[in-house]
Amino acid sequence: MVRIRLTRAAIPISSLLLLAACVWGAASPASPQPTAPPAPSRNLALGRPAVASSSEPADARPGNAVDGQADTAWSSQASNPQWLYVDLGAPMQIERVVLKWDAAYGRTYHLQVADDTNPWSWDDVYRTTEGAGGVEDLALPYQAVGRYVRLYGLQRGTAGGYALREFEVYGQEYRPDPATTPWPTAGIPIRGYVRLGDTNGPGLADVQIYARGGYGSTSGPERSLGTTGPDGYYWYGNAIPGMIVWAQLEGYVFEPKEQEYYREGLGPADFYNFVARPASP
Ligand SMILES: [Ca+2]
Repeated sequence: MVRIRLTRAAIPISSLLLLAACVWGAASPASPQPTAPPAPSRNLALGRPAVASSSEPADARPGNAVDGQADTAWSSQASNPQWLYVDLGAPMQIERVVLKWDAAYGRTYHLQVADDTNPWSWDDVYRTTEGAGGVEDLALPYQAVGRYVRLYGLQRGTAGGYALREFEVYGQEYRPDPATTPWPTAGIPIRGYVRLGDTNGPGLADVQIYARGGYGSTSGPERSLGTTGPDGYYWYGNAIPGMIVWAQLEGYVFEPKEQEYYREGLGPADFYNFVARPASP
C-alpha cells in the first residue's frame, strides 16, 4: 500500500495538473504524533501461507520459514533474483521484519509490501546491499502497510541460494484513520524523473510537485512537496498508501508513462517517469 497510485480518473483533466508521481526528499510538513498507544506487536507471519520463487532442495519449502521452528528452513535455488512472501491475511501495519538466515543468506535484498501479489504491486520498504546473514532485525518505516510481505533477493552472500530459517513479521492490525494518521516523516527515497517528450533527454527543472490524500482517500488538503532540481530529478521519501501526486509547470502537461511503473527489482523499477508535453497554445 505504499505505492503511489496513479489514478487518472481522480485527477482533474481540465487543469495543467496531470499526475506525476514521486518526488524527492524535500521537507515534508510537520507531523502530529499518534495519539493512541500502539497495540503489542506480534509475529504476524507465524503459520501464515508462504510462497517462494523456488525451493531447493524441494523439501526446503517456503512454509519452513514461517513455522516457528529454528531447525527448518526455506532455501532457494542458487540464482538471482529469488523471493519469498507471506500472506498476512489482511493489511497490517508492519513495524519490523526479523530475518533468521541459514548459512546461505542475502547480501543485497529488498523487503517489500503489497496489497496483492501482482508483479507491479510490490513496494520497497527496506533495502540493503550489505546483508550480513545471521539474525537481522529490521525496523520499517511508518508507511509499511500491506497484506503481503516479501523478501526480494538480488545478490547472494554465498555461492548457495537464499535460505531462511524464519521470516518473522512484527506489527499489528492496520486501522486507517485519515483524521489522526500523521504525515509520515521517514521512509525510503523514491526517485522520480520528469522529462520532456519521449526521449531520454534531460528532465525539467523547477517542476512543482504536489500531493493529496493517502490511506485510501483521494481527498484532503493539497500539499506542496517541492520542485525538481536542475537535472529534472526529484526525490521523495514519504510516500504513503494511496497518495496522489502530480506535477505542475506552467506551459506543460504531465502524463505518466505507465509501462515504467513496474517496480520489480532494481533499475528502472525505481523510477517513476512522466512525460511532459508543451501545453496547447
Ligand atoms: Ca523454520
